[in-house]
Amino acid sequence: MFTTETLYVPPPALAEGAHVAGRAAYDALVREAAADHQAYWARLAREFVEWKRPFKKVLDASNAPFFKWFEDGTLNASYNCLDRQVHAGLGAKVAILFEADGGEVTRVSYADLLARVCRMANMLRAQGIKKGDRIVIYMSMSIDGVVAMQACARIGATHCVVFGGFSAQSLRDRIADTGAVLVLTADQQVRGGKHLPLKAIVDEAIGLGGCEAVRRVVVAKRTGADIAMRHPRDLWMNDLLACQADTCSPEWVGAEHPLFLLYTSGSTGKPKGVQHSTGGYLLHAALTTKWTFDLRPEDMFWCTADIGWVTGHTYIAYGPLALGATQVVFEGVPTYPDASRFWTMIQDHRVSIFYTAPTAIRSLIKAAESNAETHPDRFDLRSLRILGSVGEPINPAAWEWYHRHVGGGRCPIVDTFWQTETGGHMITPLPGATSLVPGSCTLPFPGIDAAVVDETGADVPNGQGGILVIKKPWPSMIRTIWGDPERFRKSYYPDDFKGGYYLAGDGAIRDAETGYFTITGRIDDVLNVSGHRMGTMEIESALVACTELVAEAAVVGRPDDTTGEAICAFVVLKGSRPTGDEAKAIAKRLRDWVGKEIGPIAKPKDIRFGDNLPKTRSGKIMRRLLRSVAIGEAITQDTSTLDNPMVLDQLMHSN
Ligand code: 6R9
Repeated sequence: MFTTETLYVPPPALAEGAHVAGRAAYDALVREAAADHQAYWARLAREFVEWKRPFKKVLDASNAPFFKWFEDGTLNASYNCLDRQVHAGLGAKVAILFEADGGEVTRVSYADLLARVCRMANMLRAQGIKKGDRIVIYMSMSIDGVVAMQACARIGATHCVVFGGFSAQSLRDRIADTGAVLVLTADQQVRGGKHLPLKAIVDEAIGLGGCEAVRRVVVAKRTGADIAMRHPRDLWMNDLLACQADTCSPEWVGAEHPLFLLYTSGSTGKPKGVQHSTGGYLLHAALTTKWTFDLRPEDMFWCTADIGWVTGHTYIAYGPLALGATQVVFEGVPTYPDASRFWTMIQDHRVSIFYTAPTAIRSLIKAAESNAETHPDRFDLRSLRILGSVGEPINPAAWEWYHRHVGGGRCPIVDTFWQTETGGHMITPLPGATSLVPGSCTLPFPGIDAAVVDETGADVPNGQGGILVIKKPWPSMIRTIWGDPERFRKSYYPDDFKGGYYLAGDGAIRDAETGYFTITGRIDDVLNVSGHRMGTMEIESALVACTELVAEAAVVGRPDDTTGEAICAFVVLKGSRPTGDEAKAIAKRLRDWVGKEIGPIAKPKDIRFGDNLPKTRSGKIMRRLLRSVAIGEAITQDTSTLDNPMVLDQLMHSN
């Protein structure tokens, strides 16, 4: 399938000096892991993590699929990220270079960061927070956001970061499900020159009920806006921090202690709280940051993700810090003040490793085409050595543009496939070892036993598509779904699936010649819009929750040039089917409604109205038909089982 001309061979200088230097070195690691999986991971766990009490047990599979790694070892994640660097003489090294939305730059050294984390940790302890308590963090990209996560880790509290774009309802659901006792937030957030509420949304969320466990809301000051503070529940962060000491003894926790919960969408029901461990997670965060990006002490690392997503956890809050790296943290958006913001920042801060999402690349390609001033060719990007991509498949055209115009044709692109549930990279090139093919995430990270199988769990030959699985457990894997172990088992290790493999929920195909993996997309009802995961059922529930208007709704995805996939909703109203301006007005109302129920990222791009939805005689909504309607392609499927064929016509022509 791939010809040798489409292969990009690692630049020789990089291949020689890389942490994993050359394909032979990669193959040797894969062989080491295959020969003794546990010994391989134990070796790396000793090398990458500083343990308070060394582990003796490596893997406990006695209660599979609830696997435990390094269980009798103790450690502290914040100690590993901060104290360890200061002890190694890196106290004065810049840990975070923060650039605010408006362009102001703040540099925080490892010693400063440690002191700030300690103050925040002491503050939390003073508020009565103990090991195992859950803390919801509803903040935007900021130094305080990272400090908050690290401070929780320091005292053994389990953090749950909620993306600042989620609505009050979504925030409420997460606060209620985690049973959080304290919420950390800010007065407002600043994005693209706009001030947006945070604290007001926390108030609204708590007001919706079910958050009775919350004793305190601690508010950082970002804009100084006049916001409502409720006595005695709400307190200003700065007042509380002022009197705190800047040293704080870390809470040593067992390796399996839950470091964080992060909610993500599945194919059914409400978002699920993915629970991660401390030891295994930290190991993979550090290891993959080092090998996948070939990170060196002098690098300037920049991951553009938000701390509200898993990428911002592993490749901002933990991985780079665990390695003593210097990284850029950015508050704003790529298009403000104009679409050259990323290129300007790479140039100004001499960024050497740049990790972003295909959706950002695609929108910046469009912007550069319409305004040459924002084209990356106009900027000095020679500091770059490695580029990365994450969150969704990168189409070969975007890959080529990224490679040529951002990477100057010299920087390998690591197309990293992984998930909230996997904690870190699963299938990815290593820049000094793997030849690249645009659109392929290439080969499994050493120690990750990825395969493509059929419904019975049997391997399918290369060149034939199938279901992506991970055959052996790995240290940073999801431990359970918070409060719902049965859902964890059913989602990832369903009984009817042979082999006992981890089911990723994606389809994949391996190249016949190279064995390279290409991800073919989700095999469940999960959409990927601009790299954000969303369940179709979640959006459907939000729509039908508008009981005043909506009788029934079905949601499907369709391909979109910029966002990867776009949300298309088919709606049956309680009243008669609207047309023309009325249809437009109701569609807008429903869009705003979904924005309030879930968040702006879940607003359907396309809403169509019908008297009914296409259903089989047994009453099942025929989603594959709706997909064709959404794309606007001719219906080739068999519609003979359709109960009400005329609705197809309505839906096709209703916008
Ligand atoms: C890290 C992250 C996970 C889903 C995953 C898959 C898609 C992520 C990808 C990719 C193709 C890549 N995905 N990276 N598809 N190539 N390099 O994105 O986590 O938000 O949980 O999404 O994203 O479909 O299953 P998460």
